[in-house]
Order: sequence, then C-alpha cells, then structure tokens
Amino acid sequence: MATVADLAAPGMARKAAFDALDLYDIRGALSDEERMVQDSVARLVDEKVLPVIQKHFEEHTFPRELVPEIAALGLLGSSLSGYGCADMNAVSYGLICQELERGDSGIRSFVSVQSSLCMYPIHAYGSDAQKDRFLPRMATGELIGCFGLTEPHGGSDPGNMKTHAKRRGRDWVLNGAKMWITNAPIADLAIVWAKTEEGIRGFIVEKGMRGFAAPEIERKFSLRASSTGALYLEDVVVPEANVLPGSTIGLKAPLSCLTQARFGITWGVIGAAQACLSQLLDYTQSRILFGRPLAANQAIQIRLAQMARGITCAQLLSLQLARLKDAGRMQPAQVALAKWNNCRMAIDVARDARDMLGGSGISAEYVPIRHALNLESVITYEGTETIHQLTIGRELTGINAF
Ligand code: TGC
Ligand code: FAD
Repeated sequence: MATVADLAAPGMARKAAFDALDLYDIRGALSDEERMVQDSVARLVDEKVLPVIQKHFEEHTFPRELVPEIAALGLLGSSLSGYGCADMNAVSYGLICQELERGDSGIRSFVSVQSSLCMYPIHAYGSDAQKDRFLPRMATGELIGCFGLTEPHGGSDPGNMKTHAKRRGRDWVLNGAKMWITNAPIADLAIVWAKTEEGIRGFIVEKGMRGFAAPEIERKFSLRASSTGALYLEDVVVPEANVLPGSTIGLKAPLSCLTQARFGITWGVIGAAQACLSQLLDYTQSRILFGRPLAANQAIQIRLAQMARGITCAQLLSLQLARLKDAGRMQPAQVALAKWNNCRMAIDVARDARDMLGGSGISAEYVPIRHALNLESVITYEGTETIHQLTIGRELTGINAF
C-alpha cells in the first residue's frame, strides 16, 4: 500500500496498479484466440510498421512493402469465410484495426477498404464467378481494391450521385467521377457505385479498362502514408459479368459496406489515442518544469485522466458493438454513435497530447501530431461527425433533418 510519504513526494511516480491503456481490463474479457490475434498484429506493428511509418508519412508514400506481411497474417478480409479468408469474429477484426491504427490510420485504412469496402461487397453481393475470381487473390494482397462512392460535388449525400451506367447490349457504359478514394492509385479493381435507370448499382471496374483512370491526389496534410485518388470514368465499357448481381438496387448495399468499415474505425481510432497517451505518460513524467515532473501538476493529471476516461468509454462501446455484431444484432445507428464518439475522443486526445508536448509536439519525433493530422480524415470519411449526429437525431425523433 502506498504511504503518505509516497503520495506526497513531488515528482515520485507511483507504480501504476493497472495498465494505463486498459483500465477496465478489456484484455481480460477477450478469448485466447482474440488475444492471440491482438498480439500478432501488435508485433507486426511494433516490428514492421513503426520503424518505417514516419518516413512514409513525411514522403507522402504508402508502405506497399507491408502488404504481403499484412496478408500473411490473414488480415485482409479477416471476417469473411471461404476464399482463403480467415473467418475471424468481430472482436478480432476490431482488435486488428486497433493495433494497426496504433501504428498509423493509413495502414488501418488500407485494410478497412480492402476488407470491408471491397472484399465484403464481392462476398455479400457478388456472383460465384466474381468471388472465385477476385477474393482469393485479394486475401493474399495480390489484388488491391478500392471503393468509389464519394463524388466531387458532395460525399455526404451519395444518393445525389451523378456517375451513371447505361446498358449497351450485354454491356454497361459508365461515365462520371469519384473523389477522395482510398487505394485508388494502387488498386487493381474498383467497386464503383453508379446510377442506372433502375437505381444505384455496384460495378467492378478493372484497372486497364479503356476510359478508366485513377490518379493520385497529391499534397494531403493528412493520411500521408495512405494512397488516395480520384476515379475518372469516360465511356468505360463494363461487361454484365462485372455487375454485382446480389446487391439491392439503391443506397442500401453501399451503406451496408460502410457499416462494416465504420465498425472497424470505432476500434481503430482507439489505437491512435492509446499511442498518444502512451507517449505522453512517459513525456510528462520525465520532463521537469518548475522543479517537478510535468505529470505532478493537477492540471496535467486532469487532462491525462480525461484521456483515459475517453479511451476507456470508447473501448467499452466498441467491445459491446462487436458482441452485438457477432450476435447478428448490430444496428447502423449504433455504429453511427460509436463512430462519432470514438473519432471525437481520439482527435481530442491527439490534439491535447500535441499541446502537452509543447514545442516538441510539432516534431516528427513524437506521434501525436501525425495521429491528429490523420484523424482529421478519419473524423470526416465514412460519414462526417455531423452525418452521424443527424443519424442519431433521426433515430431519436423520427425526423429526417439531413
Ligand atoms: P436512407 O434513406 O437513410 O437509406 C437508404 C437505404 O439504406 C438503408 N441504410 C442502411 N443500410 C445499411 N447500413 C447503413 N448504415 C444504412 N443506412 C441506411 C436504409 O434503411 C434504406 O433502406 P431502404 O430499404 O429503405 O431503401 O438514405 P439517405 O439518402 O437519407 O442517406 C442517409 C445518410 C446521409 C446517412 C447516408 O447517405 C450517409 O451515410 N452519408 C454519408 C456518406 C458516407 O459515409 N460516405 C463514405 C464514403 S466511403 C469512405 O469514406 C471510405 S474511407 C475508407 C478508409 O480509408 O478507411
Ligand atoms: P460534404 O458532403 O461536401 O460536406 C461538407 C460539410 O458539410 C461537412 O462538414 C459535413 O458534415 C457538412 N454537412 C453535410 N450535410 C449536412 C447537413 N445536412 N447538415 C449540416 N451539415 C452538413 N470516399 C469513398 O467513397 N471512398 C473512399 O475510399 C474514401 N476515402 C477517403 C479518404 C480520405 C483521406 C478522405 C479525406 C475522404 C475519403 N472519402 C472516400 C470521402 C469521404 O467519405 C467524404 O469526404 C465524406 O463523406 C464527406 O464528403 P465531402 O468531403 O464531399 O463533404
């Protein structure tokens, strides 16, 4: 037990009675298999991602060399069954996202898009031939996918998309543009959502199809270790065999993919916040100002405590969400609330951590500025904070205020 002297001695750090990043022992609530998944992804991040990520962020490059290692661990399409996929449960997928984003949001984004936005729709809505053709090679990382929903004139309202597909004989002809598409410049295939006479449908557009281009969007200040591009479609002829036959016509199918990816994001951003708090705990205990460690100030401790509170609440929210998902009871509005809450928590933690590092907080030597900049994208994509707030508002009131 701590003595009064221990407590009173300024600058003396007391040994923590519990893991500062897991105050409610989430780890203890995991199965052996889930813990194993977390540990193997954590090792990948510590050994392969963290040593290279800052350089990639500075140079605005995606660490493509990591794809085979990510695939070898079964992290691509990890919750899908068959076709070389690992068939893991929702908690495991969440833990994968959390550990990857502890490294960098760009790495988690790559896995989210490949798994939830590209492999998932092919698995859920594709023909047997499409599944056989694409999924096994996507699981090994040999083929990379992207998901084109957002358009230049406004992503929050995808129902108003301009990209359209017209039947020509047994083919379709696609015209339009998509904007802010993760993985687009490195993708072998794109799931493109386009308006048809019957309503919105999903098409598999392949690299090399005439009239299709996917240029890189340069000069981002956020997600610099992720490849983001536009998709341009000019009279692209897509065969009927590349239409997703099982998707309902309308927004429901693309929105169902977003639900999968948003679920992963709720876990991912916890990892980013943990990385910031972890570094900040070391920093504030070793930096001496006014004759005592920074961490010995009440104002600093309150801010650290607020971070721990935010992370803990987010962990509990995501764990329960995963349990609901595994039980087949997860609702889109529950995902909206967790995406909003956890992204807001993480960006607040990252920004506050940056501030508590003082001038060092703007240096590449420390992680909070990189996470804070990345989280500007994460809080925007997959539905902005406002979109998720309005989704909850609609759920509560029954009134659509979009
Ligand atoms: P609304 O009338 O609400 O819905 C149309 C139909 O879809 C159903 N639905 C959903 N189904 C599954 N999951 C969801 N989350 C769903 N939300 C709605 C709904 O029940 C309805 O079905 P039915 O049978 O009645 O037809 O449609 P709305 O036009 O009013 O729009 C609602 C709104 C604003 C919430 C939606 O448009 C929206 O979510 N907007 C935000 C768009 C967005 O998030 N874009 C993300 C693009 S992808 C991306 O950002 C990837 S980043 C990846 C990375 O790098 O990690
Ligand atoms: P807009 O929709 O124009 O919104 C602008 C502002 O208006 C926002 O603050 C929004 O909250 C607010 N707003 C909108 N509607 C209302 C309303 N009714 N009431 C009040 N406020 C409102 N998209 C893809 O399809 N695939 C991808 O892979 C992908 N990857 C991305 C990667 C990055 C790095 C980024 C930054 C974005 C990515 N996106 C992707 C796009 C992303 O989903 C959109 O940026 C997002 O949905 C918002 O759309 P927008 O940028 O057009 O903003």
